[in-house]
Amino acid sequence: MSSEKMTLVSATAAGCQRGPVPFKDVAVVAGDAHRPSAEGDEDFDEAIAALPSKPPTPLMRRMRLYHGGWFPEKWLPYIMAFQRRFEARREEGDVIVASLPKCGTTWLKALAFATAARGTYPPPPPPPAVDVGGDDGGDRRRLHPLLRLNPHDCVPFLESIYSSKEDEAKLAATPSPRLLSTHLPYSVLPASITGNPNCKIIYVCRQPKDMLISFWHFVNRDKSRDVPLSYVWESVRECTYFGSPVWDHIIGYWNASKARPCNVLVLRYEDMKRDPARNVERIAEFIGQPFSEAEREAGVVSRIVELCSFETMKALGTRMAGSSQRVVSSEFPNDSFFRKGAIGDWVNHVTPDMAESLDKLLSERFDGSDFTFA
Ligand code: PAP
Repeated sequence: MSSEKMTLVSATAAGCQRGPVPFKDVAVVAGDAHRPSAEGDEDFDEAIAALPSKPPTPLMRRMRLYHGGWFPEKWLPYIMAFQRRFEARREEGDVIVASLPKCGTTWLKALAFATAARGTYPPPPPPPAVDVGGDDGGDRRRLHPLLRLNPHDCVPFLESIYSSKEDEAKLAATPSPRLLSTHLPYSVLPASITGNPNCKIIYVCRQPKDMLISFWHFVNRDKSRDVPLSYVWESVRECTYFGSPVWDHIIGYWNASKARPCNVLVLRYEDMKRDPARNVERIAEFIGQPFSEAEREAGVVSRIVELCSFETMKALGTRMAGSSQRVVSSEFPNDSFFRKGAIGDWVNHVTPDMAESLDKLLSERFDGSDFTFA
């Protein structure tokens, strides 16, 4: 364990300012209050080396079978650390955005942050000022956080946090309510989340065909890679998309939402596209901050929708393209999270046979569940 001691600057000290605050804005300085736990340096290598593995492919590096799902080997130490060390706040609870990759995570992070933080950061009137340039730190700080930060900077991935001691200290220092996120399946989440009546999970899912096309474009943004679509398409059948099989991921959260409706809310990307305002209302109600009639009349809901719209976010992401996001141990440019934002783009990329075979597999796997896509 590092002997360095951490505490928080007063402006963002836990308990001094009400959250959510953008995770990136939380700062730690030397002190003794928020040091990572004594378990901070476990070595998971031995446990990981003992897990069954799949050799690297053009799509994925080596994967390991863990809790019934294939995870990238590189991510496992951080996933294990998250499972072992994360403590959801018992009384205040935490709000966790959960998803499979490429299902609308970035968008949901923006909507949840803008909704939960609207007291401290009122959404700006449209059109939101997408020009985030300029050197005046004071003025920039007065901007709504989503006008100067990627949604991933506001709502961090828990898996990523455990790849950095500094981020782990920031997590402890973040004021409640904390807004956090994960791509992990429900079954792998620590009991301090799933067994905590004060923790809320907002899950977003998406038609798998669009999810896969989105992922394919995402991996091939790196011009040194040219991953054939077939590898991405087959990852669903081979259960290597991310962790547990895609159907188990969705059904896991779906069943939890039925068993614990006050704690788990399932949203669908397509439904959010068709009626974003209704979904913003659902988020607000679910986290215990429903909109008042006065807020509705003042246009707060529509301002949040506008601020987080694909067009606004893409323009902002393009402005921030020079800086990057760390997702676990990899860096991605800020604009890589905003591509097309459409429903049904898969028709432009796959043959009818590919679509039919995936549909058939999924309908078999979802058989017996009452879950339906939007
Ligand atoms: P992540 O898992 O890496 O965080 P995620 O945000 O879940 O990615 O998914 C990215 C998809 O959401 C992209 O879809 P596409 O490739 O089909 O275009 C991205 O464009 C889309 N997306 C991002 N922001 C928004 C938004 N504000 N509204 C609608 N779609 C969005």
